[in-house]
Amino acid sequence: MALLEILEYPDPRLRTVAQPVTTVDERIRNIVDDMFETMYDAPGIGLAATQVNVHERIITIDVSEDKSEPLTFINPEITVLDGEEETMQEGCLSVPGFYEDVTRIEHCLVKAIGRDGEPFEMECRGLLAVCIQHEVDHLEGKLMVDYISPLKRNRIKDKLEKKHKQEARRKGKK
Ligand code: QAP
Ligand code: CO
Repeated sequence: MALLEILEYPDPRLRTVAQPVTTVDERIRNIVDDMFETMYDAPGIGLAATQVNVHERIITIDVSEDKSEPLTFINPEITVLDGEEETMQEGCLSVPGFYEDVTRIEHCLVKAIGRDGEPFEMECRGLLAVCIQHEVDHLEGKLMVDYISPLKRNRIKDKLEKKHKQEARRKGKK
């Protein structure tokens, strides 16, 4: 297992549309395991393969309090999206340090393939429903910051670019 590097906004690679997985084999299971390790280490509740520069349709989620409910979604499809609108403060491992209000639908039905290669369907509500929509967005190259005002988005972009320059300078000095 390995910790993977998480791409940060405004990295253009986060805009890549991910390709469907054709077979759930050892290679895919390895990516899934590394994604869980990276997500739990962060710590985060959801991660899309796009965020670790793997452009295949894979999502890991665990919204439990004690990291006891790992969920793997391969080739996820949201088949039903209904229910009330809900505004939640969302974070994103690719937009570290920023939390913004995003309005989404709080109930959905998701079809996907599990880590075991078996197709399944899951009904999702609340935080899980919001998280799955956030992660499926990543697979389409879409980010949480796309839902906020251009002014806020630019402010976040400037701050993260500054941080990345500082990190690059620090690395160069070592
Ligand atoms: C997506 O996000 C999500 O800024 C998952 O410094 C989040 O796990 C969907 C994280 C909230 C719905 C609601 C963010 C960790 C983790 C940060 C995450 C940070 C450290 C974000
Ligand atoms: Co995210």
